[in-house]
Amino acid sequence: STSRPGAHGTLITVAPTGAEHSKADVPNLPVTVEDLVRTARDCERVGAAMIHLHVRDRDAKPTLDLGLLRETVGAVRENSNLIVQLSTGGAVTDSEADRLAVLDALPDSASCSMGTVNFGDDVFLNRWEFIVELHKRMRERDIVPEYEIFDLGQLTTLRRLLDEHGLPSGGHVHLDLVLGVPGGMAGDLETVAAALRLVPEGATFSATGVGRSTLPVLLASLSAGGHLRVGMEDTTTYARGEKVKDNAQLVARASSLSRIAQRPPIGPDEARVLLGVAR
Ligand code: KMH
Ligand code: ZN
Repeated sequence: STSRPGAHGTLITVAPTGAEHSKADVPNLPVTVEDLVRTARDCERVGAAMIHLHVRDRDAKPTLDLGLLRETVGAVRENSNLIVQLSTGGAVTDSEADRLAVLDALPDSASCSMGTVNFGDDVFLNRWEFIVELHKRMRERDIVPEYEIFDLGQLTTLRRLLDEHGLPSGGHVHLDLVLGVPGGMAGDLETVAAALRLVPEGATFSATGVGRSTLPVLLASLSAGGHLRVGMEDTTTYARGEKVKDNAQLVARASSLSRIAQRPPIGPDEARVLLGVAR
């Protein structure tokens, strides 16, 4: 099992943008293809191995425009060695059809959310049939899923998915615990520990805590032998009263803490082997 502390280095994923923050509220949020390329380079330099991408249109609004997704995947691949993961979560307003079409941009990896959850004042809808469709289409296209877990019951859904529909492309299961979403599981040590009991045998996991749960979740995941996701999608405050400067600042902090924990960051090529990404 990969959940033993010290068993391996740390895979650091950066989620630089998301679909929730507005450019007006967070002026340094990377939103253009150029911004994302620079972010990828800067974050790779300080220890990221994978990038979880959402894209924005000319007005910095979240979009699932396929042309822009393809352009972004191409540009990030050309300018960095990071594993490129596209979000199929999109924004809470995106249709199932548009979210499935994201896979036509052929990223190395894509997120696959494992259930419906209240998301602040909104609902992030993920019906069972939709989850199955995402899982199957990713396998057909050789895209490695990252199963996104917002609540404990979604780990039960993941186990059902693997039982009924088999392993994903690459044969390895990797999931990401997203804690601290208002409406999802709480971002604390006890909840990370509860989630660990439900992680499928042989799977690897990362964890991220939204907002002020960032550091408690990061430290809990490192202690548990887990991997890390950080970035401005999840956190825009670096410390009390101090805004995040850029995504690389969050990656650099995660790298330092990983090194201190004797779980140094792994590079993109090592991460490809870990996750079963072919490229
Ligand atoms: N933007 C959220 C509604 C994902 O990227 O797969 C969903 C989300 C999950 O961010
Ligand atoms: Zn996302």
